[in-house]
Amino acid sequence: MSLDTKSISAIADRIQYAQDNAQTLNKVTDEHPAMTVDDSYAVQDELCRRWIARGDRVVGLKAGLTSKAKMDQMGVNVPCFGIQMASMACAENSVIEMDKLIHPRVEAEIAFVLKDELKGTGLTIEQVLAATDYVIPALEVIDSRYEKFKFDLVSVIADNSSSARYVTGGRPLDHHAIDLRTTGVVIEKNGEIQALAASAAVLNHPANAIIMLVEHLAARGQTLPAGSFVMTGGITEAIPVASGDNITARFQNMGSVSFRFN
Ligand code: OOG
Ligand code: MG
Repeated sequence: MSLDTKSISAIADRIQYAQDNAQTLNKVTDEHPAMTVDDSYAVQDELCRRWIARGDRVVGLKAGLTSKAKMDQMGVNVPCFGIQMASMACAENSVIEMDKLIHPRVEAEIAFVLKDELKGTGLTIEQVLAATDYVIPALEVIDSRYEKFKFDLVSVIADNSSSARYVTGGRPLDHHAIDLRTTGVVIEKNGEIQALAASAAVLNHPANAIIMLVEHLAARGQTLPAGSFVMTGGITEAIPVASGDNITARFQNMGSVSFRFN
């Protein structure tokens, strides 16, 4: 850590304001060039304390920048993690309000719900799957609070890794029911295909995103609790959206997830 509690709190103030008011801000590293990734996770923790204080609840965590398509699109080649709150959840087929967002983009992801706690380093895919209650198709709406969606790793993490909304849908499935490595996904906007790929695009297997997340938590003296909802990262590049757009992601053998923007 390079920053004291007072600076972390001041950064959280600016980010919280930008998130709550759908306004952009300058990159946190413009003001604090020496800021580290650890400082940014401390900002996430401070944001989370504030969200809980106003009645929100932690549902789980997400991994981002876990596919080459996402890393290339954002120009950052290291995964980032973020906190998923109950208030960010939207129902399948619902209408997401555009005026609460700045410049949203959508991502198709495989989400896991755990039945057992995961902790430590060197976990295997088999251990992650054994701790998994079910997997479910998801769409994430990311909305960077930085101008033109441009950031560095430290800045994006301080902004809770661009988290804004998420929608789950399709069928919750036992992981044995599908091959989580070769599951195809297609994202459609207004009925037209925008992007497609297979789930192995995420670190060869989306469970690897959970292994990395658990290692990140272990380094901070934390674990991934039983019951956690975990998004494993966009399988394709993120798709920019506008008012009135209808979004559907179709996951092979898992069903589809849809919503629209008003
Ligand atoms: C950072 C968040 C990336 C994902 O699934 O890759 C992310 C960003 O691209 O704004 O959520
Ligand atoms: Mg994502």
